[in-house]
Amino acid sequence: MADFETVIVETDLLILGGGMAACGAAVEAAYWAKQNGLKVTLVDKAAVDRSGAVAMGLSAINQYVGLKDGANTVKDYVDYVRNDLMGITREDLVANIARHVDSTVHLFEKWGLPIWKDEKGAYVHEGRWQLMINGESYKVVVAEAAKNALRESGVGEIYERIFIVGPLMEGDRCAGAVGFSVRENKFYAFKAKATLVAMGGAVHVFKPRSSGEGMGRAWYPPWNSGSSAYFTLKAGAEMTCQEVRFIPVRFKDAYGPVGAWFLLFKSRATNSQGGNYMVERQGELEKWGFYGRVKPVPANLRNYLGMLDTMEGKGPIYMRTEEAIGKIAESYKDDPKAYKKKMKELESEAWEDFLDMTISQAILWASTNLQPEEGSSEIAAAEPYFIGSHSGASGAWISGPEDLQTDKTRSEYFWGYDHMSTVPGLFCAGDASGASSHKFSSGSHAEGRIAAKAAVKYVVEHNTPPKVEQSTIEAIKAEILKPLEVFAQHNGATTDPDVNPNYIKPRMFMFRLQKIMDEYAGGITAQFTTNGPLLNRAIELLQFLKEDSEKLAASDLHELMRCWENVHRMWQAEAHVRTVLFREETRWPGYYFRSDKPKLDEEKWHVFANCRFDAKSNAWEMKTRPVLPVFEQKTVGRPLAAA
Ligand code: SFD
Ligand code: AMP
Repeated sequence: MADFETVIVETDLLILGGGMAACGAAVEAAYWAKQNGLKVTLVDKAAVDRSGAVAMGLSAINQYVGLKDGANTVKDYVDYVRNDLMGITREDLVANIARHVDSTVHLFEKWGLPIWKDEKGAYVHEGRWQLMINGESYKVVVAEAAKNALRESGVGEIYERIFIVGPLMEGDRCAGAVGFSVRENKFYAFKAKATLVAMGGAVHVFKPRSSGEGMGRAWYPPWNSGSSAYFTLKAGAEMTCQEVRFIPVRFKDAYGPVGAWFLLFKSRATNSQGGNYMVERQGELEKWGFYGRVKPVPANLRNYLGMLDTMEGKGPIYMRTEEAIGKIAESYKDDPKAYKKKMKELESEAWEDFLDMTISQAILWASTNLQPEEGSSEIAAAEPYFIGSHSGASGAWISGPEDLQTDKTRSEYFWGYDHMSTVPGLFCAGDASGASSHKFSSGSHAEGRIAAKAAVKYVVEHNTPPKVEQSTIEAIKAEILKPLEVFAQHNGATTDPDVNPNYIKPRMFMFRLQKIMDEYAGGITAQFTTNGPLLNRAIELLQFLKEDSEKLAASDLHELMRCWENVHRMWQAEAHVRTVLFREETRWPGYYFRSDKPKLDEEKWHVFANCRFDAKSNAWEMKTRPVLPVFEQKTVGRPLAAA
C-alpha cells in the first residue's frame, strides 16, 4: 500500500511481548548486553505498563519455592508439577525455573511490590507455593523495572503498540520479526541476531461461556491470541503438549479465581444438594491410577469430579464462601469486638482478592447483591485456554540447561542454549514454551531472565547480522496488509460492512473458528468430550476456514490486528486438534475426554506428543518424545495400566 511506510529496525536481541516473561528478559538482557556492547529491542502490541495477563494485577504470586528458608527443595516443586500434569513434564525445565524463581520474587519486593507479611515478618502463604500480595499494581511495578533496565543501561529500546504478525527467516534461522503499528500506517521489519518469543498464550480459540456484550470477559486476557504459537510454528519450531489445554474452574460469569478460596480460606465447593464432589467421588480417582492418589489432586481431576456432578444434573456448583468465612471467624465468637474485627478483615480480604486481579467479579458481586460472608457463589468450568505457564503445558519444545541433564536426557533435552527452540536463534519463555507448567507470573519472569541470558550468549557466539532481501520484506508486507485491500476493494457491495459476499470480517471469522472448536474439539457445548471422527471432521472444517482466511477484510488498523489475531488462533487450534487426535488415550479428564479412548495408557503414552509444521511440504509432522527423569523418582511409580 502506497501510504504505508516500511520501517526497518536492526538489533542484536529482539524480545517479543511485554508481559511477565518479556519484562524478566528485559532486565536480564540489559545486564548482559551492556557487558557485551549489544543492543536489545522489546516490542509489545500494547503498553508494557498494563499489557498481558497481569494487566489488572494479581492477588497472589503462585510460584515461590522458599529455598532459602529450607521450606522446600527444587525436587519438591518438580514432583508437584509432574504429578499435577499426570506425569508429563520436562523436569529439567521445571527445575531450572524453580531454582531461579525465588530471586525473581525478591526482586519484585525490592522494586516495590507489597507482599503480605505476618507478625514475625515472614511471607503469608496462600498455599505451599503461593504468596499473598497487594497486587493491583503488580504489572506496573514489573514494567517499570524492565523499562528502567533497558533505558538506563543505554542498550535498549521499546516499541509499544506494534502488533507482531510472524517471523522473519533467513533459511532455517530466525532473523527477527514483522508486524505493524496499530496507531499509524507503518509496517515494521525487525532484523535480529536472536529473537525471544514471549507473546503469551491463546484465548478465544474455543467458544467462551460469555456471549454478546460480555464476550471480552474471559479468565485469561482476550488480547493474548496465540501469537507465540503461530510465530514458533511458522518459524518451523517443534511444538510440545499442544493437546494440554487448561480449563480453569472459576467464579461463574466473571471468572474470579478460586485459589485464595480453596487454599487460604479453606473453602468447600458443594453441589445444589449440598454434596461435596471431592469427597463423594473419591472412588472415581482410583480410575486414574497413581495420579488419582497424589496430593494435591491434579487440577484436571479436581475439575473432572465437579464436571461429573454438573453432567448428572446436580448443578449449580457453589463456592461456600459464607461457610469458610464463618469457620475462620468462629474461634473469635466469645469476644464480640474481636469477632466483629475479624469478620471485617475477612470480608475485605475476600473483596480485595477480586479487586486485585478480576475487578469484574467484584462488580458482579456488587451488582447481584452478593455478600460473600452471607451467601455462596456459583463456580463453573470455563472454556479451554492455551497456556504454558499455568496448569496447561502447550508451547515450543525447548532446550534445557546443560548442568541438569543426565546421561539419558542429554541427547534428548539439550542442544546448546537454555530455552532455545529447535530453530536456531529463536528462544521462548512464559506461555510460549511448553512442558514446564506452573511457572505462573513469577516463574514466567524467571524463565524470561534465563532465556534472555542464553540468547545474549547466542548472539555473542553467532554475531552475524541476518541477511534478508528487501524484496522478501515487501512481499511479506503485501501479504500482511492484504485485508485492508480486500475491504477497500469490496466494501461498496453492501450497505452493512459486516455482511459481504466477497469477504469475511475478523469477528465473524472468530465465531466460525469457535464453533468448530466448541462442537468438534471438546468445548463447553460438547461437555469437554471428543473422539477420533469428531477430530477428523474438525481438521476438515479447519481447512475450509484456512481457505476463508484469504478473504479476511479490515476496515482499519484495529481490524487488521483482529484479522491476524484470528489467523494466529486458527493455527493454535489446528495444532491442538491434531495432537489430541495423535494421543490415543484420555490422560487429562477434566481438560478433555476422548470417548473413543477413555483410559490412561501408561504403557504407550507416557511420552510427549510433539508436532511441527513443515512449510516446505505444507504438512504437519507428529512425533513422540520420551519423558525422562532428571531426579530419582522415589515418589512416582508407573504401574498404572491396570487401573
Ligand atoms: O489466580 C504481543 N496468573 C497467575 N499467576 C500468578 O503468579 N498468580 C496468580 O494469582 C495467577 N492467576 C491469574 C493469572 C493470570 C490471570 C489473567 C488471572 C489470574 C486472572 C498467570 C500469569 O499471569 C501468567 O502465567 C503470566 O503472566 C505469563 O507470562 P507471559 O509473559 O507468558 O504472558 P503475559 O504476561 O500475558 O504477556 C504476554 C505479552 O505479549 C504481548 N503480545 N506483543 C506483540 N505482538 C503480538 N502479536 C502479541 N501478542 C501478545 C502482550 O501484550 C503481553 O505484553 S490465578 O488464576 O492463578
Ligand atoms: P487458581 O486460582 O485456581 O488459579 O489457583 C491458584 C493456585 O492455587 C494454583 O497454583 C493452583 O494450582 C492452586 N490451587 C487452586 N485450587 C486448589 C486446590 N483445590 N487444591 C490445590 N491447589 C489448588
